[in-house]
Amino acid sequence: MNAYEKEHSAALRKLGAECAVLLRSNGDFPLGTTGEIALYGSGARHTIKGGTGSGEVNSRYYVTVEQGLREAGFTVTSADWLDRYDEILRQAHKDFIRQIKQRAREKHTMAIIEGMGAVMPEPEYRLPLQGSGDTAVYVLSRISGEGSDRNPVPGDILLTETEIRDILLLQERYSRFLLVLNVGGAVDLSPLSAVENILLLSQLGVESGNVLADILLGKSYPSGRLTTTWAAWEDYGKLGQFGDINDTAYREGIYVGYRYFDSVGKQAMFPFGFGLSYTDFQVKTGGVHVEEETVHLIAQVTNIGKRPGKEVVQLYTSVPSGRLDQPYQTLTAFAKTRELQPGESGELSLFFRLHEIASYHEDTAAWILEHGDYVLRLGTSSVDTVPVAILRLDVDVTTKKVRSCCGKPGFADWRPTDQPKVSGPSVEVINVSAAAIPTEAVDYDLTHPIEPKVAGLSDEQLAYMNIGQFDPKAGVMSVIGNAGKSVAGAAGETTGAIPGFPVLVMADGPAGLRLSQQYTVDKKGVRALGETMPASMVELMPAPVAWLMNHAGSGRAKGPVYEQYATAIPIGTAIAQSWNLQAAELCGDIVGDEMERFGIHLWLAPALNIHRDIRCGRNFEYFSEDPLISGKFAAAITRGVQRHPGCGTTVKHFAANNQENNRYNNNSLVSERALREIYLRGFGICVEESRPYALMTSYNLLNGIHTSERRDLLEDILRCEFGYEGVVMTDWIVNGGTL
Ligand code: BMA
Repeated sequence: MNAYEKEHSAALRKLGAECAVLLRSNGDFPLGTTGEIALYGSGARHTIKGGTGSGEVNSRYYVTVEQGLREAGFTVTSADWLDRYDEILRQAHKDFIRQIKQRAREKHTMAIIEGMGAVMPEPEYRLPLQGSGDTAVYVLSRISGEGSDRNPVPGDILLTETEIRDILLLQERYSRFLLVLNVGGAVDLSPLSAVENILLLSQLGVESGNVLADILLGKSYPSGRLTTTWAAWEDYGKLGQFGDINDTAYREGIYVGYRYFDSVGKQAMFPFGFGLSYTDFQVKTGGVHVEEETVHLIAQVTNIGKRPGKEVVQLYTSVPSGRLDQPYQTLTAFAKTRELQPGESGELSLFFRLHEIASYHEDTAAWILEHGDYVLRLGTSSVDTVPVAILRLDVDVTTKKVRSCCGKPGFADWRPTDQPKVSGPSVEVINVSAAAIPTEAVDYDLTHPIEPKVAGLSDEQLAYMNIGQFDPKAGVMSVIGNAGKSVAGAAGETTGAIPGFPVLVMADGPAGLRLSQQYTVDKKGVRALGETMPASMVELMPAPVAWLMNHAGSGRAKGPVYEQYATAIPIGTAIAQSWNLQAAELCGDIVGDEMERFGIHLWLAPALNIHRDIRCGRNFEYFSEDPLISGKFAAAITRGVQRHPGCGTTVKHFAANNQENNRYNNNSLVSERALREIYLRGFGICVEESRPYALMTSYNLLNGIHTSERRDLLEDILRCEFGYEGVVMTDWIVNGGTL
């Protein structure tokens, strides 16, 4: 391994525990010493490092849980179970591929289309659980990917009978038992109320197995918090449509995730912002100060337990309803402590500006703060807070007048029957002066002079500028994920046919750079060696094409063979679960370093679509159900990448791209308020805080028009309101406007 690989892996091993969320703990863990472990579960040996599709990273290696435990010195006493499970999985996979090819034949379509992103549900089976020792670990894994959504069936969102039976048996049979979730998104754990230790490891890239071993041994400790609500499947609000082939009505409006659960008084199994530690903390407010429109809150955090740890302090605000209905509360600011030793205290500052908690009023096309009491609550999850202050505003304030945009969905959004009770607790009341809150004006007549060298391009040159480096002679080889000519395996690059315009090379995906591992250079440029497409796609291709894909890069390399091993970082959801913006910046820095090494200019990431519904197949790439988390983490990762000269991010997929079913032509029907407050807000935060070099529009339509064709979305909002000055690209082969 190269020095940079070792350095990146070591950094990810260290930050991995920041992303893991301890959901239940009875004090039996950490173990402190190695010994016998009876290891079971689909993710023990087949640990998932990240999801499938364009986000799949061809890292040189990745450490499975079984490898991590063995390398840490544990004795795994369930090898027989693991071997027999391998056989069951192999057979189930063969049947799964055969069924896809059969369905494709019946539909007269290509198996790769039929099977794009399809996920094999976990099979049912019965194997004896006979590993010796008094400690058992069960690793439950789920994988999802681009091109298809998840389903509320056993083996996907629901647990299989086998999993429920075996996990409950292990809880009974072993004196210490830990359930580890190697999943990219929520699963319904409601049948497992008896399980006393549950760790959401998530999917942490190359070091997944080592991170778990370190946590088990107490060398590190989980300090993550959920960024999406985990509930029993039947408890999720089914207010809007999901996965519909054509129109998908976002009838739930702004009531997404905890905004829904809190507003209807539903208690989720594991709420937004929740996570335990191996220790305990006490959080006290050190006072709230308002200066102009900036609100500053001090939090004092003390470690009152017996082990080191980090706490995440979260500030929620209840906005008064009036002309507008309002959710019970929204996340307004957050901060994570450094490591606090037992007995040690730390102080955190949380800030926000009043216009950031304004609401969008469609009737007047304005962002407003209505008069009334704004209750600030401080705590360590969305349900574990205490009121700390009331901000009192005596008149309505318009913070920004905008142009109405993006059409109408054709329905009125759902709203709670009765506004949640926001009782004014007996805390300090701070009167806020309306005069201190500026009203921002927007210049919609912005013009950007076209640089002379661009103005002089011919129509044909402009056309090539649009379609990028496409080699008609290369045919099937010039496809997504392999269209790069300058860098083997890169997703694509801009044309090299226009003098004075250097080629911009782009590579996927949010869990690291997706490139070919080895290549050679011949007269036609770089030639990938070895696997050029993920095995999950090649196995669905007709035999001759599969042979071509697997051998296109092989054959004797006439010249030298070059390597470009990229590091698989944690999936987007895991990075956000750290609630640590420095950790996110470090992940961006790692990718930026590798971009410089391999000659990549634009990374096609981060992806910050909202976890609107846990069924979305690409949620693992995205950060949260909350726009503040989404925007802040996209900005942090962008800062990390763009500190590398000539390297930039491409924030995506703009916008309201929240399902995979019929992704090229699905029509998201969204109210302007929900669009602005939930689905666009994260992009606005990211643009304001980090100035990403590029942005990718989404495949879907938004209220009847493809996002790549919406001038109001791309000009009025993105350019004029957000002040975005970077490149706008479409998603790959988008059907803009023609369908
Ligand atoms: C599309 C999308 C994008 C990706 C692009 C290039 O299908 O999946 O997220 O960046 O391909 O591979």
